[in-house]
Amino acid sequence: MASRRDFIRGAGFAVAGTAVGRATLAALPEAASMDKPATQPPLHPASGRPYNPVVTLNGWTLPWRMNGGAKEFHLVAEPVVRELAPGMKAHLWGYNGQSPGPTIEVVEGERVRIFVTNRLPEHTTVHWHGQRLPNGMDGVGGLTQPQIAPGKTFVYEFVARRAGTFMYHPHADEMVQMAMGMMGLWITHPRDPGSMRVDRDFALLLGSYDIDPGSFTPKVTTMLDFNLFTFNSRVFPGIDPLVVRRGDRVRIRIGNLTMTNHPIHLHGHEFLVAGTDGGWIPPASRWPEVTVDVAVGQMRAIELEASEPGDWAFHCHKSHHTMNAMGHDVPTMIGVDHRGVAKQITSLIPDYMVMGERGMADMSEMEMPLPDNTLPMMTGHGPHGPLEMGGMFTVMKVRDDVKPGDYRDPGWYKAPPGTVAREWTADLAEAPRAAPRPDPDTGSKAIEMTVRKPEGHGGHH
Ligand SMILES: [Cu+2]
Repeated sequence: MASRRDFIRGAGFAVAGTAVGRATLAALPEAASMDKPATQPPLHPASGRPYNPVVTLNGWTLPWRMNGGAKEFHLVAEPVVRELAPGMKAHLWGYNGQSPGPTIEVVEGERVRIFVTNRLPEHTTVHWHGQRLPNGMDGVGGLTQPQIAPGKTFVYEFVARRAGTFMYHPHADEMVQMAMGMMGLWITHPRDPGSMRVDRDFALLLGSYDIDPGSFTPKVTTMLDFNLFTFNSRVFPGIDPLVVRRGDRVRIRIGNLTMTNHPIHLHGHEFLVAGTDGGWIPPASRWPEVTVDVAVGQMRAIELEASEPGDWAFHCHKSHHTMNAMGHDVPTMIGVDHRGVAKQITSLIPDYMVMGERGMADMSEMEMPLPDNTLPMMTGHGPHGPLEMGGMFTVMKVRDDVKPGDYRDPGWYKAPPGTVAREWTADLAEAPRAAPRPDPDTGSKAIEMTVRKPEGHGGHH
């Protein structure tokens, strides 16, 4: 045994654990890389056991090779440049060219061998979050294996014993490496490809970053006050829609590797919570929701029949999480008349802009000057105007005219005539309103606001 391990070391591999087969002596499988931010088509298996692949939103599935009955993957931990949305690139750490890393898809009962090459400037490991596996394959640096030094390749090997949705991430300098974007999804499909079948099976990881406006690299010591909230390291409007055909059975798998919980909300449909980190929930025990809270380190799978045509918002319900950077440290200015102040400041800072006097909706209409590589905090345009969103927000597009297998973006929903909320123009009786009450401390009655458009920013009322 000792001589075989020495031989493997001599061939350039370090070995984690002991259950490593002879096939590791062959050359490593190719390390595929991805540089496109668009959602890649599902990877239908050409080898290994059959399964129905997932769609990784704005991501992809790692190709593999079969070697002596084992499925072999090659992950490369490395610095990457990720476009968070058009107009902003982040300098992150990830796997195989992207953050998050590629989705790994295997079938229950398959033997899996994963080579991990470390191209980071510091050591790392990979922990296979949620899996049943030999202890020495669990990837906890110092506890179950030595760290993978820069330039080294380790190999992990185990049988995927339980079907479900899992995640992978480092268990080495975790605070830094996860703040930099090192994470990925792992799907173990059921042994019987006919069971639990759905038409569309989406997968996404929730992420969060703290990147100062105008900069590229996340601040890695931030504990709670992140300013960018992502689906698969993308923010709205850079997140692809979930395109489905009306009547499709839809599954959405959501994993959370951020530092807070995210109540994920779907409009227009109720869904069943069908899976947790612990596995699939028996059908009789599933429960209906329209918002599923995904706590830190958790995973949830929801299922629904997409029966209602339209463009349905799908987003985190924490309102700061559907906003991009700059929206978090702005004082509340509702009801404040800044006319005099603005004039004084403008003489010192010519670009100064009054913000938020009537609320913040104006901000998505303004052509606000931004530092380079910075996204507007509220952005995106729909068929009826500005969406005023960012962060963890996208749209599930349910259509009759999506052809089976062709899930290209069909554009905006064209609502049937008479089914859109509209201004009421007939018989407009004066609506009652709350009587102004004096401030109990000062006796002042001046608590109503005057609606006044900030000057020079092109109001159209
Ligand atoms: Cu959230």
